[in-house]
Amino acid sequence: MSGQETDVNATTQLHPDTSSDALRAWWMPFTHNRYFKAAPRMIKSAQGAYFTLEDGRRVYDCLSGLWCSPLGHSHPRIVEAVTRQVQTLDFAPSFQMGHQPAFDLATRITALAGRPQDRVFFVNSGSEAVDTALKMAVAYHRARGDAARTRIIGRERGYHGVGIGGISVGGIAPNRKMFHSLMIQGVDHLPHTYNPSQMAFSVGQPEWGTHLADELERIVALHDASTIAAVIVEPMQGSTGVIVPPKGYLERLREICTKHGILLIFDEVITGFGRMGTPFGADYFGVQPDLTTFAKAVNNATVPLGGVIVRDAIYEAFMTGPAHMIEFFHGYTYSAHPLAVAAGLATLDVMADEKLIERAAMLAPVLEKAMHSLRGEPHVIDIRNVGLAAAIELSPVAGAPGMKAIKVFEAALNEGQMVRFTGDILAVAPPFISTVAEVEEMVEGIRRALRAVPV
Ligand code: PXG
Repeated sequence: MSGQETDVNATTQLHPDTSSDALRAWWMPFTHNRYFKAAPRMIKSAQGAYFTLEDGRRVYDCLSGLWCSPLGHSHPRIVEAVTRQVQTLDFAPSFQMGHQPAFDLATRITALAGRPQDRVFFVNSGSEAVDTALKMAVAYHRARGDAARTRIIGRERGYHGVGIGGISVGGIAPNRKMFHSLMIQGVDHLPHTYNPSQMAFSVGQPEWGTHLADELERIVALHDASTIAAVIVEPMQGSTGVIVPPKGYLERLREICTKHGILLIFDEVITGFGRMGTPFGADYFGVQPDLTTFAKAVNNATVPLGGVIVRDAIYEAFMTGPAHMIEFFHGYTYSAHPLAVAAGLATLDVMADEKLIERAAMLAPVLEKAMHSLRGEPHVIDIRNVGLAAAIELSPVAGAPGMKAIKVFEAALNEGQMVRFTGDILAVAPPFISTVAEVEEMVEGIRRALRAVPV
């Protein structure tokens, strides 16, 4: 099920040309380019829950790609659907023309979200989904004659992609500090909810921190509700290292937004399509937003795809002028790209037929128990988890933040486990197709890696 077969050709093939000249041209994203190019870690192929590296090693895909491939790699039904699509309709313009599968996928997504009356706008990435949702929020209020509502409230440590809108509402300092002059105006931020002295080693949602949602009331009082268009948060903050919302926190944000006529945007780029063991994070946490951004797992990341689920009333607010006029001046050449859509339909079919969201829910307690068994291992100062996602906070090397995580990452790779590191945090979000044994073996590999790195 998880692509266990060994790649027999792996060791006999020549290593790629990793001389510095061959690696010069690609400026890699979110990568320590010089460290990487001095000792490149190259991926050759992937099957099921495993990558094969150029040196022949087979490693378990602990983060489902970048949180995006929960069905494993090269799922035969997705491969078949995309292959068929490229032979039938490789591209279709979506401006003033349509193709049926895109409408079908939108219908399937609203059904999965339990919001069959709502609408879907397609884009190609999480970053585009976020910028699209921010535009929709501001334009919605304007369309209703409430044009002063322009402010957006984000959250510290939030990650909403790398568009200008996304970094403005985002709260990860290094992603912002080089670009201050470009940021959108009128943004404010809620405090993040991470407080290790109150919640270290919490199992699932922390008990402490609900009151932090009341900071929204303070921000509303400061700016006045009449100037605020929307609040955007990830139900679970993924990129910054699995920061789990305190119990009652998202419910309180919802109440305050509703009270003041502010739209609530859930950025579900990571939590959407099963990662919490439910279709969306909204289902897991029992709180419904007005707009939902998604990407990644919607089509198992086979072809870039993202989108925004929009409440029907928001869509309807735009449908006012003459019927022959464009209502929303926004969209991308590749919006609803046929290959991305074909991968999306196949992904949702596989998720349903193989009951993979249920499987994620079944694996979640396995991951929780195994990860928390790492408490007391070297370097570990916190462990957090929710759904089929978890993170380990490591004690930093004095004077070299991030170095500890690099060392543990490298040691884990030697153990056959390709985890994700960011700062001094390790994150895991295993493929839904994994077996219980694979999840447990992943954690044992991380344990050996932690022990292999000197304190
Ligand atoms: N919103 C959220 C909540 C995300 O997590 C984006 C928007 C941007 O998506 P695109 O498709 O534009 O990258 C993301 C992306 C990690 C990691 O290791 C997380 C993301 C991307 C790459 C790595 O945590 N999240």
